[in-house]
Amino acid sequence: MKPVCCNPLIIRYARNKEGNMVKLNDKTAWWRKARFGMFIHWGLYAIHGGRWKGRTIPGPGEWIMAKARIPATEYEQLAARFNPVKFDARAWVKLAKDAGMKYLVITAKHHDGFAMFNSPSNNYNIVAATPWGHDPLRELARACRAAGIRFCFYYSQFNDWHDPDAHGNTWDFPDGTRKNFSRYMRRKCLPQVRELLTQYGPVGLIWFDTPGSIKRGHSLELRRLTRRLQPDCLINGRLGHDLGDYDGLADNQLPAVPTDSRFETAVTINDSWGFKKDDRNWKSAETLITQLVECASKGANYLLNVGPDSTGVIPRPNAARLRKIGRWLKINGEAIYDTQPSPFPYDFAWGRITRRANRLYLHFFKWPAGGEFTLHGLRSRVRRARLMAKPSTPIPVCQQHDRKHDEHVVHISLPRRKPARIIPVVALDLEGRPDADPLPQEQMGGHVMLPVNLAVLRAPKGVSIGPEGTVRNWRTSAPQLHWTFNIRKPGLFRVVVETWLDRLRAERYGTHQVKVTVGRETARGRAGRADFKIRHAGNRYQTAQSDIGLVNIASTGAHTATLLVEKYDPKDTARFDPVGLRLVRVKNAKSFIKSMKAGIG
Ligand code: JFZ
Repeated sequence: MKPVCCNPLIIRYARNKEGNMVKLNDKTAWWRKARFGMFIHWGLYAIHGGRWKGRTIPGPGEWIMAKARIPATEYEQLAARFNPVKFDARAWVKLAKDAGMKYLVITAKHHDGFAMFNSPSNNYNIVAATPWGHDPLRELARACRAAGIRFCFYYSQFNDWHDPDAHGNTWDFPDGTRKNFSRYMRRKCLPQVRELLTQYGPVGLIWFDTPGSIKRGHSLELRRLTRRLQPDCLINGRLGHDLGDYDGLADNQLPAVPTDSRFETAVTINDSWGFKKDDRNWKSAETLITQLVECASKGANYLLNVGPDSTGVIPRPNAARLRKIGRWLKINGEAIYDTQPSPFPYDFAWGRITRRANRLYLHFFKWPAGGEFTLHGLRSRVRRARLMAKPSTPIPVCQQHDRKHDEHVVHISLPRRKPARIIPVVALDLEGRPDADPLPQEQMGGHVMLPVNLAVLRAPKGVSIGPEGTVRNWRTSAPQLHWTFNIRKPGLFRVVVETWLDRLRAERYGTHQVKVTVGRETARGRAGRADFKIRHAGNRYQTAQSDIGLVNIASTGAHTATLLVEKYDPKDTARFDPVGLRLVRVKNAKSFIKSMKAGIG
């Protein structure tokens, strides 16, 4: 690699063999290439599997001690029953490998305070306190090394329901004034992190969780200790105080906009991290692959969780899905690992794009009708197209540039029938770097996607567009969003407002009276809760679509759209949270209007 920018005071950049800019000595490089990891939540809570004294306890399985307010002395007794005789480190690692995962993050200590490793500093641990007496982390570290998977661990630094000086346990230790967090740091947290960083060889990253109200000094101590013992070990953002090496979103929240590639989303397959008997809300393998693609197209890593049971087995519904993902990655992995986000700053109705050097990967969530596909706004020349699943069959490509309107279009004649059951991928080889028109274009099917991150926000102080691509603190009718976009020819468009929703808190949202203006045309309607169609087996965070009417766009070229709330629903206790606007061309405008009139008449 040859440095191309070498101000020695700043960071040095170079182009790697694929021609992408990389930071030299960037220790996050392996992790950004990895894109896909295994999260494992395993602890004493697996014995209960979410049930306590005959009742199913709401919330994730690993929270049972807090949710059921189980006294520490009672919870402790679980250790004597923990005997996961079926545990097989190599089988777990093989599953991760078969799934195409490149790193593995296991709960070394969760909020319950029980160490799942040999911890000489504290005997509330799996080796000292269980009849089983093994150190699963030692076996996993070894199996990971043999399989070429980076071994990493999770550590709950702030919550510890077993320690009277740590945060979280208010049922045994209600008197906050008697707590001394520094004492817990010295006695338990720092010694254990030291053990984790010295007993298992190289550690890829530490996944601290969660910062809560930890003091900056305490986060710094953990950071310094980690750097001193293993300088290359990465630290996630939940260490607190912006001291991590990369960021994440809330659990299960996928980025809606391209990130700077230092992002990770941790996701559950059902709704629990730890094993929970009664949670059968499994996402399908296709949903999980869609999420992996979504993350990669935004430059983020996907950390997918499994919750082994108390016998040491990763439940079948988890394993089966992982193997399906692995089969998809065997064919399409090149379109995920070591890729960059899409060069287009908006999503497509048909799917997502990832890229590597001069190649684009088109991931089809929906197969184009009759196989006829068009992509608008790609300025680079396409040399060839091929299906990842059938690389030897050439696919006809035709490219045009309309000089008058400076419009670029690529036509690709794909197989008429969808060639794979789950997300077929088409690779496009370009001449040179991908160059996409940054202005949203009308794409195939007449869709113009206008995500909030491309909007200009006019709003009072405190309202902002978050890095995840949603609007923060929109709680009045004052804010407005403005977009500029391009359309190919005049026509009638349906106006769809897309709002973000947290499935687990859906009842807090309101239904607002909104208005969208394009030129002199206006569409008015209701957006929000009234349109929530919650898919339970889907992600926790979903988008709702509200069709609010029609606008007639009378000329080709650039236009501006404005979204505002005319009447803010006072019953909303969350916030109005648009993620974007979508305009969809009405194909047969005349008969459409006729049928509308008939409907009204
Ligand atoms: C935390 C833990 O409490 C949980 O048990 C699990 O380990 C998970 C991976 O992390 O839960 C969180 C932390 C942060 C958010 C949500 C759940 N968040 O930012 O929305």
